[in-house]
Amino acid sequence: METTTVEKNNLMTSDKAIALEDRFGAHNYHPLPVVLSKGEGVFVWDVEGKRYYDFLSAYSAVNQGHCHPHIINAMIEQAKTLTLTSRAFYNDALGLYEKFVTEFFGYDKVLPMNSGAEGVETALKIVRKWGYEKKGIPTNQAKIIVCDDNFHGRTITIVSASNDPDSTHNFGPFTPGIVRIPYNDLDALAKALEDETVAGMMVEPIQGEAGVNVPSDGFLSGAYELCKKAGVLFVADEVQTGIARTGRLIACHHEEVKPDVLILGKAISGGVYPVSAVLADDAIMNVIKPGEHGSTFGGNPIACKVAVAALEVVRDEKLAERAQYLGEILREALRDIDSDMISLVRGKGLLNAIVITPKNGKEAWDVCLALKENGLLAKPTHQHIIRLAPPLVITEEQLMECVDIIRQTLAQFD
Ligand code: IF1
Repeated sequence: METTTVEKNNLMTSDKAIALEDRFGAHNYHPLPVVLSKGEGVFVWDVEGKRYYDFLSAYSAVNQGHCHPHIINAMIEQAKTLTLTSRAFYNDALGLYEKFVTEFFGYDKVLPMNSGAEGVETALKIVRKWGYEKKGIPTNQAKIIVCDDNFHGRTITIVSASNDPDSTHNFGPFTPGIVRIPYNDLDALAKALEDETVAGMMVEPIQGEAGVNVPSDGFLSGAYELCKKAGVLFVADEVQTGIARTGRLIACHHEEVKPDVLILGKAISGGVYPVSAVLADDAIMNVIKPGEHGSTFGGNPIACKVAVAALEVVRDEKLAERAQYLGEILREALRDIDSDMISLVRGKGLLNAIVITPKNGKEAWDVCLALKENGLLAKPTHQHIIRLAPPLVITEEQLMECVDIIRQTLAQFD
């Protein structure tokens, strides 16, 4: 468990940084007690100079690795030239980005936004408008189908789709027009689609927040077919699963599905800048007319240059192929670990989770604290699940070193 150090940052200590956040920041997070001040590739360093493998990758935003020089240079060059014009005027970066990203993913049009949640909101608005103007749903009656245990973001409308009490408690009243069905259940979907006021179905190809919940083979293609038959839009929220994370450019490609509406975020910028995108073909996207949707920062020149560079890295470094190959190796190696605390290993590509069986009162959180001491950062989700999602640029050798760290850490609980 080699750890290298960088020179000490005398201005800040971990205790001081944590105390500052605790005192002056809203308490809407419960972070692991580690204060990071530097990142490069698969590594991050804390303010005391200790090095860690990053096995969260900022919730899969940093698929290209921290501070990738190609992406950072693109950002710096553009930042020195022009940062923001708003969409009141044209800029010379947006059209090039739009051409690049639509060809990259195979769609006619893109609508640029910033956060993943805004991408989801945008998709929901497009689906509703399409429902009224193309499908002929009576005014204000459009419905959108979502799945139990989804995570699509934090806005009021999006949490209206959630069944997680943390997301919903005391945040009502909620947005109507949302129907929730069990995940991975085509019979339930077929039944919900009998309602002719349904305009679309929105789904995560793998549920990240729910604990890297991988649906059965055939669920996505089956859901897509059912939506087609019912004349309903199939919307994929690939904010977390997209951009090579699961071993394909988007996770829907595992089942040869091209979503009618595709939502991307996080790693479309390599975690360098908040960039999200909604992609669709003309028959759908053209329902949005001037003045009907947008955002001040969406499609700004920095975002455009950063996103092109980030996608070039995905293409040139073959990150989808890497994720596919390394994911197989990782899951096999994790399953070989002899620990009664591992009850299950699951995932696709480099989006994986181990389900922890608590031992002597020690839970996933305690395992993550011990992993941190041993130089690997991961975060529990849902008490018993540890998500393992390193940057896709990790080498096979580094990955094996990480498996050793995980093995030795779990052995400490024997
Ligand atoms: C947080 C989870 C990950 C997402 C999908 C939209 C969004 C997300 C499928 C919204 C965001 C995040 C946000 C992050 C935690 C996180 C997360 F644990 F909650 F599920 F990644 F695993 N669709 N996911 O996963 O994107 O507006 O945040 O850019 O701190 O809330 P955003």
